[in-house]
Amino acid sequence: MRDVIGVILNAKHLTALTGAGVSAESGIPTFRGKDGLWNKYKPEELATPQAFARNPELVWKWYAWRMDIVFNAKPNPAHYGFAELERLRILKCIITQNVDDLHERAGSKNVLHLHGSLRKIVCTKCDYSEYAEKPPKIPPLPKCPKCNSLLRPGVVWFGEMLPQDVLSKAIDEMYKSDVVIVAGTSAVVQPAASLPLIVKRNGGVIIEINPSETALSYIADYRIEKPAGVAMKEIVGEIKRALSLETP
Ligand code: BV8
Ligand code: ZN
Repeated sequence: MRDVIGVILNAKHLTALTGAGVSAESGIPTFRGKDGLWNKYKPEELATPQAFARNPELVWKWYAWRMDIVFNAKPNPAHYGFAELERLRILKCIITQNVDDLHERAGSKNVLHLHGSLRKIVCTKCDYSEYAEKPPKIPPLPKCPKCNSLLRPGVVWFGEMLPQDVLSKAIDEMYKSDVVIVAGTSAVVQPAASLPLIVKRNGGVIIEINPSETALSYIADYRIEKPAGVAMKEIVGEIKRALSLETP
């Protein structure tokens, strides 16, 4: 852990790529774990435009259920740890695959959502979009107040392009990073999982926080095999000691 602290303190541009694992300690099921969201269904059954076209009510019910879990969940020490590193001006940007807003609710300001957000509901036809305070009641299927077309969750489904502006900002951040913390992701979903390779190719350092092995473990310079909440609490504590700030 000591050399990880040194790497983080000496980083010129530190960023983080996070996945469902950082929200696991908030009680939000991950995708591919034993309690995974996909266990009952397979991704292609639900998180795809085809599934939505075929059975919008089933897909909307699944998202309304997930929105309920996420909107009632609380950020955990992993989210607070990243927010604290940003407040200490050590962490420059969080690139998240997650569609929950727990990083923001923990105080993180600079967050890029590669796969969209459950807080967004958008129109399938026009540019209308709204902020979801609470999950919609399904049925009835939610309709656009501007053009009366079907509304959909503001997330990126499999087979859909990532929002170009967000993806190019994320790639930019990776080119600027000399250190990237990859936390709570199985690094299976592309193109998100390939982003840390940019840092590696530029001679940067990858710190992986994950209790298990992932598709990126083989190129991680450091692996902290602990839950992100535990690891981030330790890291922030060590950083503050090193900066000889009093841990409140
Ligand atoms: C695209 C939003 C171009 C929706 C999501 C074959 C090969 C390569 C790629 C492909 C392929 N076939 C298809 C593709 C492309 C596909 C893809 O990558 N498929 C994968 C499954 C192989 N990608 C796409 O379709 C992307 N678009 O490529 O566009 C294009 C266009 C047209 C045609 C082709 C290509 C779009 C991908 C976006 C999909 N949307 N989410 C929703 O949420 O409903 S992805 C979804 O998975 C979430 O965003 C999630 O974040 C993401 C990744 O999962 P993880 O976050 O890693 O979560 P997971 O459960 O897997 O892992 C949790 C980890 O946490 C584990 O490692 C566990 O050990 C760890 N953990 C557990 N507890 C803790 C912990 N860690 C720390 N602390 C803990 N306490
Ligand atoms: Zn519309």
